[in-house]
Amino acid sequence: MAKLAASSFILSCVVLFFSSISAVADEDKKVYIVYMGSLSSRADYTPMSHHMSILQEVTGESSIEGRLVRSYTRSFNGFVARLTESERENVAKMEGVVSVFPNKMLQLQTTASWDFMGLKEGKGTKRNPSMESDTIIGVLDGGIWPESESFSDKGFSPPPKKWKGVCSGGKNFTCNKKLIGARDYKSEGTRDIDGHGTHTASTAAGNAVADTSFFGIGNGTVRGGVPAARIAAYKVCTSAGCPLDAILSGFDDAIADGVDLITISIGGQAAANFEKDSIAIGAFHAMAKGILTVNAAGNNGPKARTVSAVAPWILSVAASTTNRGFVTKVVLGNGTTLVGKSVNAFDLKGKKYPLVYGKSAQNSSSSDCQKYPEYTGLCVYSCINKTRVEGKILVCGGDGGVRLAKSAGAIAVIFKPAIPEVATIHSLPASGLQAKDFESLVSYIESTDSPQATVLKTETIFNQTSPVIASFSSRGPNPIAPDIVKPDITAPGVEILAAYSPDAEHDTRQVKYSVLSGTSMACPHIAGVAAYIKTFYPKWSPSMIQSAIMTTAWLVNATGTGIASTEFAYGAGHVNPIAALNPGLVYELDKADHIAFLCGMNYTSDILKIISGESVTCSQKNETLPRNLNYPSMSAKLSGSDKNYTVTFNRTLTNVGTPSSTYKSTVVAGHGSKLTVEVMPSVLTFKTVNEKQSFRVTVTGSDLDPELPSSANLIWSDGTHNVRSPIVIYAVTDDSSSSHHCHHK
Ligand SMILES: *[C@@H]1O[C@H](CO)[C@@H](O)[C@H](O)[C@H]1NC(C)=O
Ligand SMILES: *[C@@H]1O[C@H](CO)[C@@H](O)[C@H](O)[C@H]1NC(C)=O
Ligand SMILES: *[C@@H]1O[C@H](CO)[C@@H](O)[C@H](O)[C@H]1NC(C)=O
Ligand SMILES: *[C@@H]1O[C@H](CO)[C@@H](O)[C@H](O)[C@H]1NC(C)=O
Ligand SMILES: *[C@@H]1O[C@H](CO)[C@@H](O)[C@H](O)[C@H]1NC(C)=O
Ligand SMILES: *[C@@H]1O[C@H](CO)[C@@H](O)[C@H](O)[C@H]1NC(C)=O
Ligand SMILES: *[C@@H]1O[C@H](CO)[C@@H](O)[C@H](O)[C@H]1NC(C)=O
Ligand SMILES: *[C@@H]1O[C@H](CO)[C@@H](O)[C@H](O)[C@H]1NC(C)=O
Ligand SMILES: *[C@@H]1O[C@H](CO)[C@@H](O)[C@H](O)[C@H]1NC(C)=O
Ligand SMILES: *[C@@H]1O[C@H](CO)[C@@H](O)[C@H](O)[C@H]1NC(C)=O
Ligand SMILES: CC(=O)N[C@H]1CO[C@H](CO)[C@@H](O)[C@@H]1O
Repeated sequence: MAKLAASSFILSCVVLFFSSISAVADEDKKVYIVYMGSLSSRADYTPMSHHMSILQEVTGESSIEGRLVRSYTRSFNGFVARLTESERENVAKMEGVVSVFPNKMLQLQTTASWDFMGLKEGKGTKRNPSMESDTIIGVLDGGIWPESESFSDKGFSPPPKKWKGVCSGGKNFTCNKKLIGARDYKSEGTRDIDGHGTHTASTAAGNAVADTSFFGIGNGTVRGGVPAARIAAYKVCTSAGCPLDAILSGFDDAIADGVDLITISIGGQAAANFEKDSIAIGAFHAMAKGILTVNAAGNNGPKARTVSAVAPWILSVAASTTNRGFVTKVVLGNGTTLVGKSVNAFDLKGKKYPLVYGKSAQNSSSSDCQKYPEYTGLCVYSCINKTRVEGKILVCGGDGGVRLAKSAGAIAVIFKPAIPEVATIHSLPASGLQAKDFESLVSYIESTDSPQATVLKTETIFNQTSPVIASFSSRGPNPIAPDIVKPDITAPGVEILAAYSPDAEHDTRQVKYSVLSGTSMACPHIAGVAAYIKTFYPKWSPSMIQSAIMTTAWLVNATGTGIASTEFAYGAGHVNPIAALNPGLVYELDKADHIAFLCGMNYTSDILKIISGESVTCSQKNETLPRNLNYPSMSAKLSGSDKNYTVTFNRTLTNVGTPSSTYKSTVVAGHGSKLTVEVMPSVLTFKTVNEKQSFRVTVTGSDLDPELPSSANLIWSDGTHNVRSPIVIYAVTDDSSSSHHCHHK
């Protein structure tokens, strides 16, 4: 399962334009975000004065006092300003302006993630209740807790007629009109004893449950993306893992049972070739039956080529933060406060306790400690002398010490986590500090005779920079199909509160709702959005839904270095559920297109049969290049030996918006060395709905940086819809970083 397990590296990826400004607008003015794409590299360019001159021009005022709220000048170009409606229209037409959109008021409410994504609870959100009630989400996971209020069937009608599944969840497992189906594949019953499956199912389609929290933390109304939809739980994982055979059985059943959509927060350590990837195979069949599969990208980031959900017929989801974050302060004896991370509901009532650093609590009879001196500060088991830790706050240089602290009788633990940006739950008061703060804690301990501190209860903040792509979120490029960008999209996957299994072993506390992080948590958010779209467009194919989600995503700018901070971290960007309802145009794909793609990848007919389940003969003459698959993003991996290169992409758009419409193409630069993008034709005119129009994109450039892909965005706009596709060109890079994981070649 792809719940976050302690691992890895540090990276910071900061977003674009979703900031937390909540300035009050003048009566006739509103706060807008004016996005201007990437910064000009011209030496004489000063973004701030450019922003001011734009404002002066549109307002006709020489003093723009009170108008400019802030400028984005460091990582990308844009600004935030108070504008009237007509000023907004004029600013949108100005040269250099990519888009103008209203700022959002962030709500101090839980399930912060759906609010954050703009899918608000209640009247504000358009719903299609009867279709939503007919929508069935198949959750392939570790089971479900059927008694959770998130799955209560109060107010539900009987299951939709199309439902052909069963409730065979084992002993003491009852389905209802909300949780309509249950199966398991290891004769253990479908009850979730781990919490993961309950969490993901409730995020996708759980009921709205008021007054929910983790001991007061994150309190508010918890809900899924489509609270009126039905859930069918397929328990394909046990405590030992998720066997491929069980996964395939889950697909096999779910498709036949009549689910509308599959969410599967499961993945391997590395991507496997399609024919060995049971999720890819199961999902191929689902796709052929009109069922979209949404899959977690994996938690092996931020290294390149760690993404495990790689097939183009799967929607692959990265994880990012929301505006809501949990912080846990540490107050030192000298009065200094350090802001750490954790989900800490324990209350030390401000009392200070002696601090003991793992290094100075050594157990003299431990040979490991002497052998591995680097362990001593990390609080490795045998290195710790319990007598010196009891009743104190243990300070550890790594994650491992946290469990140990409890058994060694510590009051609390302060540690340096491998992933410092994610708050996790522990069985005693705990706070994880960033490296810099950890160092200052250690220096305080070393410079003081009787160092003391206390760990406060967790506070919730609603103003953190977001979305930031989580460091653990797996990155592309795609190791199997190098010309298909994966992951496809990012969604909230950090510090998500959702339903839980009371039997799961956090510690001795039993909880019905808990906070988890991982691409596992991001995946059901996208499944919820996909189901939401399907309630309005029940006939849309998986590729249409996928395209709608991808082409309407918020642009994300990731800071940081190399591949980990590019489209290979977040795909098309951050999901925008409301915009996804009205994409204007979509890139459509069907089974034949996917088969042509596989032929283009030179799969043999034997392998094609494994994947597609039918005999396929690829025509010798079939010249379908993988990159000509009609995918909502465009990418090509080049050898890197050509200084100058030219790459073409063939695409076809289907009009799902206004019958008579004209779309113009624009191209906005992204990362890396410059791409010159030519679009032929550059204007597409549609006369009817469902009409298709083809175009060809020719990308030329030179000097690809092997460390950093070159990217751009192609935007088709009719003035209302902006249909955006990332274009990513990259060179062969060193594969060695992940080769020890790769079993696929
Ligand atoms: C059924 O499971 C629930 C939840 O674990 C438990 O509370 C209840 O006692 C069980 N009932 C029986 C008859 O085993
Ligand atoms: C959560 O609890 C805090 C403290 O009791 C309260 O101020 C806040 O209004 C609550 N938030 C919600 C959304 O219920
Ligand atoms: C543990 O610490 C106590 C108190 O400082 C000390 O007396 C004892 O010798 C230590 N034991 C070991 C095994 O290090
Ligand atoms: C020291 O380590 C040994 C070996 O792991 C262990 O048996 C002993 O209990 C420890 N002593 C203390 C005081 O923690
Ligand atoms: C407390 O100690 C830390 C670490 O030595 C130091 O950085 C900080 O300035 C001190 N705070 C005060 C108020 O003296
Ligand atoms: C975020 O909000 C908290 C209190 O809600 C405040 O203390 C903090 O300064 C704010 N941070 C920023 C960056 O605005
Ligand atoms: C498939 O084989 C052809 C002919 O050998 C070759 O030109 C092409 O590059 C191969 N395609 C891929 C994706 O390996
Ligand atoms: C060849 O490619 C086209 C798409 O360009 C596809 O429609 C056709 O089915 C492919 N033929 C074979 C035999 O795979
Ligand atoms: C590459 O392109 C540049 C400008 O587009 C041109 O000046 C140069 O001669 C080209 N180099 C090669 C090797 O074709
Ligand atoms: C791509 O489009 C061009 C121009 O429309 C066309 O000539 C070419 O045959 C297309 N290629 C493929 C593989 O479909
Ligand atoms: C598209 C975009 O705005 N890219 C920027 C993201 O941030 C990096 C690092 O600050 C810039 O170099 C990019 O230009």
